[in-house]
Amino acid sequence: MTDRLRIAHCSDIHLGANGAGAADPCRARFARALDAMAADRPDLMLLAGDLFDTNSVGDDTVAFAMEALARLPFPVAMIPGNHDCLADDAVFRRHDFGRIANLRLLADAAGGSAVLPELGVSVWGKGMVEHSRDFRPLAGSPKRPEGIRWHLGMGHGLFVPRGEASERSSPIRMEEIEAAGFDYLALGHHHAAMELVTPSATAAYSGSPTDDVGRGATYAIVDLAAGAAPTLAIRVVG
Ligand SMILES: [Mn+2]
Repeated sequence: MTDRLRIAHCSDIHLGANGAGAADPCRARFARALDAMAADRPDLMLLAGDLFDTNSVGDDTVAFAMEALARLPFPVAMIPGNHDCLADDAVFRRHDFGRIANLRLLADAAGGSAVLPELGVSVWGKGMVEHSRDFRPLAGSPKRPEGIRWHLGMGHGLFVPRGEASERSSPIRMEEIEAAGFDYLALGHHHAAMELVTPSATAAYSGSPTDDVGRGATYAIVDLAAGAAPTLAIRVVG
C-alpha cells in the first residue's frame, strides 16, 4: 500500500496558552481537529511544531496531549517548535514522548528521520534548540533515502519568499524548500494556512486548528499518488 499516501498535517496547537486544565479552550479545539483529521482517514499525521505554548506547561496539559496523540489510529511524526523548543527545561526533555507507541518525535538538533516501512515513508525533521537567526530548519536535509517511496519533511520557522533577505529567526527560504526535494514538506509557525506549491515543490503551512487567524482553524490534507501530481487541501475545522 505504498502507491498512495494520505497525510494529515497540523501545527501550532499551543496547548496551555489560555490557562490550565479543562478550561484551556485549545484542548477542545485540538480534540475537534483530531476528530476531523481522523475522519479523513490519513495514513499518518505530521505535527510541525508548537504543540505546547510554553516549556513550562503543567503535567496535566502534557498528559492530555500524550493521551490525545496515543489514541490516534495512525502514526504521528512531530517536531518541536519555538514555543516548546529543546531548551534545558524543555517539556520534551521533562516528559518521555518516546513511550507513545504511534508517535515519533524528531528532536535531534542536527536533524533525523523516522522511517515507517509499512507505508514506504521517511520523515525528516530537526529539533529546534533556540529560535534564532542561526537556526536553519531545513539545513542539512537529506536526499531521498534508498528504498523509500515517500520522502517527507517537516520544518518550523518563518517563511522567506524567493529572492528576499531576512534577519528574522528560523528562516525557511523558498529556494531551500525547492532544493530539498521532499514529496511533501509540512511547515509550522505561521498560524494562517499558506500553500507553497511550485513545479518543483509541494509544501504548506497548515495553519493552526486552534486559532482563527486567516481562513480560520485549519489543517491540511495531502494526497500523494504514484504518477500523479500531489493534491493539497486546506480544511477548516467546523
Ligand atoms: Mn512557532
